[in-house]
Amino acid sequence: MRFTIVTLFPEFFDSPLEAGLLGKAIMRDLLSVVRVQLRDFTCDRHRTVDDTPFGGGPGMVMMVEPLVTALESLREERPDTHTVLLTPRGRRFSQAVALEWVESGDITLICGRYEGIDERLVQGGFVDEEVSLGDFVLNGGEVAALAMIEACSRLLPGAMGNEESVPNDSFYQGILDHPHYTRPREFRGMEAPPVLLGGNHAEIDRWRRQQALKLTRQLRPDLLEGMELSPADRKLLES
Ligand code: 6GU
Repeated sequence: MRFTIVTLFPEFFDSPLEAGLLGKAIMRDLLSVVRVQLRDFTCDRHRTVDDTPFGGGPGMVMMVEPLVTALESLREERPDTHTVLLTPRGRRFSQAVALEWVESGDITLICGRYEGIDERLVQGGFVDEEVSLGDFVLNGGEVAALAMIEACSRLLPGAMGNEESVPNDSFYQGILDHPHYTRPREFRGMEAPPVLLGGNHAEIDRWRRQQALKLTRQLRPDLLEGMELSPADRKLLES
């Protein structure tokens, strides 16, 4: 899978792209992340990427021209890349979006900065979609880009230490992960559930599925609302 990040701060990504499993996925060529400095696509001596807003008001607006020049240059190399503008007003990122992107295989992420971006970037059809990390405002898209890249990297075959852990991840099947326990068996009067120590794997699977469903109902009932539970799951939740 390949990501191209268009940003004013390519160095922001230096250490996160080297660390941990994400760094390993890149080293093993399962994932490539190319950073593009937006200023390289300016034509003036000062490498200007922003200007004051028409109509007045505080802050600066990112100019459309350097962005379009960058995107058109990237499109020449990769005509099929899926181009995403990172902005708090976009479609909410989720595990489902991560799966879509992994499937598509080639994603360009544009990191907005400053107070906003000239609307003509979207109006002119230069981006395929707008995506947000959630309902809060960041200084720019860089932190969001990193979160999204990491979420996608976990879904790449061979990128995780333990492949089986991914299908159990929270949200993978639309519900939360089951609770986990390890040594000690008893901690300050709290026992680990005996079923986990009994060695009956069918029983353990059933218990985990039940706990995952119960936790989801308790902590994130909204996730269950749009879901068609199997008769077996419904029975587990009721018991
Ligand atoms: Cl993608 N960008 C910015 N600037 N703020 C955000 C965001 C993105 N997602 C949530 N807040």
